[in-house]
Amino acid sequence: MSRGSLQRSVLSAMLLAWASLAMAVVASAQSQTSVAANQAARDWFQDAKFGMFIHWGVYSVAGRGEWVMEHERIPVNDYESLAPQFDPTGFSASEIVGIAKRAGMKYITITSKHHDGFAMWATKQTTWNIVDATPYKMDPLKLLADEAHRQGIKLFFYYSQMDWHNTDYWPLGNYGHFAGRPPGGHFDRYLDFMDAQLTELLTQYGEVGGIWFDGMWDKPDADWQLQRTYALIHRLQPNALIGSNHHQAPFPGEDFQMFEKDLPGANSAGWNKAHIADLPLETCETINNAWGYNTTDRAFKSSSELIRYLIRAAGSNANFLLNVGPTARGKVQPEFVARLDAMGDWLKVHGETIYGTRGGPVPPRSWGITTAKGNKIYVHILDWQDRYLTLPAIPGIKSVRTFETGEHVDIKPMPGALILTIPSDLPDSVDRILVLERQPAKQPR
Ligand code: FHN
Repeated sequence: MSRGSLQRSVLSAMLLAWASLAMAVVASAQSQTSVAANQAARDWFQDAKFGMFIHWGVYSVAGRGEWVMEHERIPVNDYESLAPQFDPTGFSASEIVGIAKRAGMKYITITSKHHDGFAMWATKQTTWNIVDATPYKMDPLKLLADEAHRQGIKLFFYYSQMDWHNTDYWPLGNYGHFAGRPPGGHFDRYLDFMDAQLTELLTQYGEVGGIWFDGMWDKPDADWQLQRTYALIHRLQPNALIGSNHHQAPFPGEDFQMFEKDLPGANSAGWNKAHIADLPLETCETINNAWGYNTTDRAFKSSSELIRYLIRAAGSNANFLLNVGPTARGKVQPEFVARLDAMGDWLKVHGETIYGTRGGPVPPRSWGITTAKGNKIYVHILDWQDRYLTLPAIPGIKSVRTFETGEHVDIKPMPGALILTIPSDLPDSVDRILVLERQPAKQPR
């Protein structure tokens, strides 16, 4: 090799090394920014504590819940006849966002697509959507996203991975066998379709709080290529949180863990067997027994029950995502609105003990729970008749007062325990709250 060509090749090798170093620096700066944005979003989520779940779709026309297609074994062709009847002219994004805000909710999670595959937005990936298949012709997710951004409430999209309509959802899992679809679709094509739909949701609706997956449990062993989908979501919106209701321990890339119809650690539903991960937590519940609009379900929980569930969720370090199932006209039932308003009234007074807190030092007990923020521990007494309440020892307590009146509360430290004397005049309302103030933590020198 001549001297000149040796110099040239050394130079180009140096340039190449420099370029790849520069690219690595840029990439790592980008990923550090993304990680920080994602962490900030997780912190925000944990502080927010209370969200509105909305199950709304073409099934609302039938008024027999979102599983009507499967439960009544309705084939796709017959089920499609619901779409021409779906004309939700009563839907008002500002009304729904207003209901959520009055209730003290900080975010909304709405079904963009449920198991029936019907898209509630102007997707270009299928005509089985509200704009192309119904007389309504408008995109409610766009209306909702714009309004949510305007009113400062975050919007999450629920997305069902299980799909009873798409012919590429093949082989079938446990459900969707009565839909009458031809056998032999291509699951890879379905995953491309899903990623294309998610790309629309994450690029055309402004800032998205997160994606709430559901339905993977239909065929948990299929190759869902989760990492590809999760990377896509985090690339498009690094601070969009990913959660999946797959009833398993969280997979890499998931930012929060959810529990359905159970507080973390409980398993009355039978499927909440996964251990509690070190991620932000959320539990979802219905006001009656239905997620999607059900005309006959009148089993409404009382507002006190719902407030107590929110408190218990906070004590379990979890958010509470409370569901409404609007009618085919797009209206939230008055029974739901009344309960949500009552929750909002309670939060207006007691929100300090819920928002921005984390589960307190005493784990959830049958008598109640604790939440904590800064130097304060809030003892929420939900079910306790006696005058004295014994807590495990909590070091460094400076004072104890009632939350509402600031009245002094007697305490008696014992070895390994702290006995609180509940003032006899403390009204036995939905929740009796005592505030324990701790000595401020010493600043490191
Ligand atoms: O099958 C769904 C159901 O319809 C609803 O969407 C709930 C909400 O958590 N998730 C599924 C059941 O696990």
